[in-house]
Amino acid sequence: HGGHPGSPHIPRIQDMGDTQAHPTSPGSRTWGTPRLTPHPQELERRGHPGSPCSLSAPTAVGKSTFLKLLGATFPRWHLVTEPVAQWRKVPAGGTAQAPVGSANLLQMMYQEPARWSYTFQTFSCISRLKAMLEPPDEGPPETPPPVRVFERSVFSDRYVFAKNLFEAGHLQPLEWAIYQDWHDFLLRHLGPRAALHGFLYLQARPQTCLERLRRRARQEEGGIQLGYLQQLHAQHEHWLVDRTTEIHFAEAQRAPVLVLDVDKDFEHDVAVQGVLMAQVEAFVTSL
Ligand code: DCM
Ligand code: MG
Repeated sequence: HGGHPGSPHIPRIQDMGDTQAHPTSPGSRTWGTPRLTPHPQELERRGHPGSPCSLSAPTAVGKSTFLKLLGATFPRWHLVTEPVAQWRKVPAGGTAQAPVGSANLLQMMYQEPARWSYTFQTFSCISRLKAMLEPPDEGPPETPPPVRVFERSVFSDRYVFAKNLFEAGHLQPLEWAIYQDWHDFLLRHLGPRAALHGFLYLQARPQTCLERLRRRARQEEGGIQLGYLQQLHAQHEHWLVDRTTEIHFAEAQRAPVLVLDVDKDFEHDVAVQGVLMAQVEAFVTSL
């Protein structure tokens, strides 16, 4: 197992799946730099009702920065961030109604993965589902429901993180079987409420992620080595580029993927930002 971590292929921006993003299709245009205060009619036109997407990426690629950019460029879109703060402070001790303390489950997983990976993956996936099922704020009447973009999804939880922990031996076969059993059950019963119409994949070299990880210096992640980021990179590539990961949900298996090259320092380069935002807009419009 393990794939080919760190294969030094050059990331490219490309479209995957059966729905192509057409940068020249009606309803999209070429952007130089993102306009931060677009015309109201333009805002109206952008995005389709009910086209939920998720932003998939290994850790420390720059997802949060990218989400902020999306928020500034498409102010009407509804962006749902990952509830990572909850994972770092899980109410614990006492009773469920009156907890007396808290636990940093993210830290526990990284320190003792064989002990805490299953617990972490259960809690993080359920907390994400809760956030995902939260009804979006209603806009003014007669306006179409906004485009929704989720920071990661129950699919990255299962087909990147949990799968990788199993392959690394941190989830026991029994734990992995139980995880997949309830994951199947929940998603089948939620049906369209848990469906996503497209995936945005933020692609960068693992070495770049490691540099960004060291720069953001989240205390729990101090022990993460390049090898782990190479594993996450390989899992994303198998799932979203090669499409060799078996996905047990037909819609998600078929959903189009937009691969965005974020290896360059997009945080400080307005021209790169403009290209990325135009790509996302064309893709979402095509869904
Ligand atoms: N994480 C994980 N398993 C998941 C989802 C997230 O181990 N199913 C970890 C990776 C990061 C942190 O949680 O350490 C989330 O931070 P970020 O979104 O910035 O990568
Ligand atoms: Mg983040």
